[in-house]
Parts: sequence; C-alpha cells; structure tokens
Amino acid sequence: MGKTALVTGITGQDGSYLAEFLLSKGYTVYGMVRRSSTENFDRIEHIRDQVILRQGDLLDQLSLLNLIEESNPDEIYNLAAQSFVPTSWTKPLLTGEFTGLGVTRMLEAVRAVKSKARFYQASSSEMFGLVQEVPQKETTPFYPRSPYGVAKVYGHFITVNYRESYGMYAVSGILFNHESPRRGKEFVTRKVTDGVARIKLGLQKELKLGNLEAKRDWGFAGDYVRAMWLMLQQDKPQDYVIATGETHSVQELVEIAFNHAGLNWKDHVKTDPTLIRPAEVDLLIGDSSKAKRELGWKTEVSFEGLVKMMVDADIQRLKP
Ligand code: NAP
Ligand code: F7E
Repeated sequence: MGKTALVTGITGQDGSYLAEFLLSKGYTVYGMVRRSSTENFDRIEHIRDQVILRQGDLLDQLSLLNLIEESNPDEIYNLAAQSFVPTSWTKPLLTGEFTGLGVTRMLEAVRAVKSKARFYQASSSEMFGLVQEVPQKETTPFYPRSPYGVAKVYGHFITVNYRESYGMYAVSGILFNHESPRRGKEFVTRKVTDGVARIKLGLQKELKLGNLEAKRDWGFAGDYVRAMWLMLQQDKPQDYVIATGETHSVQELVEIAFNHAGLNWKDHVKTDPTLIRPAEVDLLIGDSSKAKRELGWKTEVSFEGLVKMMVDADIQRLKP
C-alpha cells in the first residue's frame, strides 16, 4: 500500500512542487484549499486530476479535524500561512491567526484524530531576523523582526512542544528563502524577473524596488521540498536548517537578472521609500551541514541558475 500525504497550502509555490514530488513517489495526495469565489489553482492545474482537493481553513478547527479524518494521512505537511512579510505589519492579527495559531489548530487536529501521523511545520529563516550568529544554524537564537517572524517563532516552538509533550513525530524545517518561476509576484526575486521580462518586451519602462542592500540566502523551491520529505523519513524527529550557504544582495540579484536579458539595471531601477520595511532583516546565510550529513540533502540549482531560470520563464510567459 502506498502512503497518503495531506498538504495544506497546496495552491502555493511550495505546495505545488511538494505535491508533484509526492506523486512521483507514489503517494496519494490530499490538498487543503480555501473556499473563494473564484478558483486559484494555477500552480496545480497540471496535476489537478491526480490530487484530491478538499476545502478547509486554518481558522476553522472543525474543517481541520474533518480533513484529517477523511484523508487518514501518514504524513502531514503544514505549508499554509500568510507568508508575505510586509503584509504582516498591515495585518498583524490575521498573520498571528494563520501563521501562528493555525499551527496549533493543525497539531490539535492531528493529536485528536491521528497522533501517529508525521507532521512537518514550515518554519522560516525570518525567525533569525536580527541575526545573533553568522551563519545561522539549528542552535542559533531567534530574534524575529516582523509580525510574520514572530508568528513563525510561535509555530516553531508549538511544534517542538507537541513533540516533547505528546511524543508526536512533529518537525520544523527552518527553510531559508526559496524561489522559482512559481513564486508569488510580490516577492523580490519574482518581482525583479517579471519586471525584467516586461521591460525587455517593451511592456514596462521602470521597476520600483525597496532596500537593495538586504542580503538573502536564496535557493530553488524544487530542491527545498525534497528536504521537507526527507525530514519525515527519519528514525527520530528533529528540526533542520535548509539553506544554500551563500548570500547575495538584492542588488546582485537585480544585476544578474537585467544582464541576462541584455539590459542595464541602472537605466530602469528606481528606489521607492514606501517599499522600505519598518524593521529589516539585513543579512541571512544558513548553515545546513546537519541536513547534508543526516538527510543526505543537497542543492542542485545555483543562485545564478535560479535567477536565469526565472527570467527565461517570465519572458516565455509574456512573449506575444
Ligand atoms: P505561498 O506561495 O504564499 O502559499 C501559501 C499557501 O497558504 C497558499 O496555498 C494559501 O492559499 C494558503 N493559505 C493561506 N492562508 C490560509 C488559510 N487561512 N487557510 C488555508 N490555507 C491558507 O507560500 P510558499 O512560498 O509556498 O511557502 C510555504 C510555507 O513555507 C509558508 O508557510 C511560508 O510561510 C513558509 N516559508 C516559505 C519560504 C519561502 O522562501 N518560500 C521560506 C520559509 C518558510 P491561497 O492560494 O488560497 O492563498
Ligand atoms: O524580500 C528586499 C526586502 O519579500 C527579500 C518569504 O517567503 O522568505 C520570504 O521573506 C528582501 C527583503 O522575502 C523589494 O526588503 C527590496 O530584505 O522577497 P522578499 P522575505 O521578506 O525575505 C522568508 C524566508 C519567508 O519565510 C517568507 O514567507 O528583498 N526588497 N525591494 C524587496 N522585497 C519585496 N518583496 N519587494 C521589493 O520591491
């Protein structure tokens, strides 16, 4: 008998890559989707007939209980969240409900219905915030800098707490930024590659950005979903940092993307002070040697390869 997995956030960037990966491993895949007046299944359209979609919401405990009862999963991947950092300042309470308390609602539903299921929580490098150590690893103290980061710290520790309180196989993957052609267009990588494609095709002249000096450890989402799965296949539940170990500034990202399209970024990029955050995370760089050693995980796509892949995909998508 093949295994069954339940993925919350299946319509998001990571949910779509994870669902593809689990299908390729022979899993039966259930996906939780929110009810909306128009469907938003673009990222999973190509696998829609292979996954079982059910309505549910992180705000609604009963829907989570019913979903776990119906799907009877061996593995649960909790990827659903309000994941855009700037929105967490304008909607701090909603972010706390989805990204923080939503994790407890999921864990309570698992505990009540199927406590033997293995549980993955999507933790984030945003928890390191004002970094206390360089590079950041599993033991680095957290210092979040946004309501999003604060909510993720709560989600992280409630997962650890359910593991320690109830002996559940519950783990947190502390994933650094990961991107792809399916990344939401408000995140900086995709905003840049979409902007470059539009400028190249004459659809737009300038691109407004915020802080060009911030540094991130950016990897490819397809590589990162493999790590999520590996974390649920171990003898003992543990938390892992997943990162490339390289850091690049937003300006470097911009330079690579514009150069790849034969454009000079200085002719098109304008800085917009309204895009500067109330508190910034200046530098992230992860040390994933534990994941390499214990999970045998490694990245397959380089930073430059990732940016070029995203520019090419956006040009292809927008080409008449
Ligand atoms: P994403 O593209 O923003 O997807 C978020 C998903 O959550 C969407 O499917 C969304 O559904 C769903 N969702 C939001 N609120 C919900 C609610 N109340 N009930 C049910 N579903 C809800 O995010 P992502 O980049 O794939 O990231 C996946 C997870 O990893 C998130 O938890 C994120 O915070 C975390 N993370 C991401 C990164 C990264 O670099 N990508 C790094 C570390 C951690 P709709 O389609 O209906 O909006
Ligand atoms: O910003 C700077 C911005 O929004 C990256 C989420 O997936 O990764 C993501 O969070 C950097 C920041 O991602 C613009 O100030 C400059 O320093 O792409 P981002 P993020 O905030 O790092 C973590 C790991 C998560 O967990 C989150 O869910 O880029 N930046 N100019 C800009 N950022 C945006 N969005 N737009 C700009 O115009």
